[in-house]
Amino acid sequence: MKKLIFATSNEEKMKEIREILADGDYEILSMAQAGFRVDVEENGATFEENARIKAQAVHDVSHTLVLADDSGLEIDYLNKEPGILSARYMGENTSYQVKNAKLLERLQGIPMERRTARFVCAVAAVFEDGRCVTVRETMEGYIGYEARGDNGFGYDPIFYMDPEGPSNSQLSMEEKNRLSHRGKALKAMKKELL
Ligand code: ITT
Repeated sequence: MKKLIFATSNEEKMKEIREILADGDYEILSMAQAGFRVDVEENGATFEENARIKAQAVHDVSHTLVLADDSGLEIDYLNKEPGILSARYMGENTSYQVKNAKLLERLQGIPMERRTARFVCAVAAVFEDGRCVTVRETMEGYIGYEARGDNGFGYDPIFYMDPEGPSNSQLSMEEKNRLSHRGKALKAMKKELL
């Protein structure tokens, strides 16, 4: 079985990635499993650039097939904040309970039709020969009036595909992966790997 390294240090992402890519022909290694610890400065201007920067940095030391995910939440009313700065919003070490509460506060009094948002996921692959491809997918939805649910991670408790339906944190991992930005982007990437 062929191996690929997935260049993320986000354990929650990694769980989803493993499940989404489980039916492929690849053995998926985290950076730790592959024995690499690479600190990357995500200084790109887009999700695609940052995904490529992460994958390239690990490829430069491993010379193997490396994938990376750069993702985030765009809230239209907040001019697409937090966007590519989603992980760094209010500081990297601030809990998501606090970050989510802040975003709900910033949307206080805003009606549902103006609370549109999307998760974006760019996945980059750098192949053994140095060739790079990126794909991008989104999950469209709304920022609800309150946080709900315990599954998932990050901004999932405040994101609702359907304002009347469950939040992302109320979906099982299987349901989320079927609908999500990451699920769709990795599915598109599987085709690129063939
Ligand atoms: P790596 O760079 O090591 O992969 P990271 O957490 O720093 O890990 P990103 O730079 O791509 O990853 O930041 C993505 C942030 O966007 C993530 O930390 C979450 O806050 C948010 N996010 C992305 N996908 C999400 C999802 O499926 N559900 C909830 N929040 C998500």
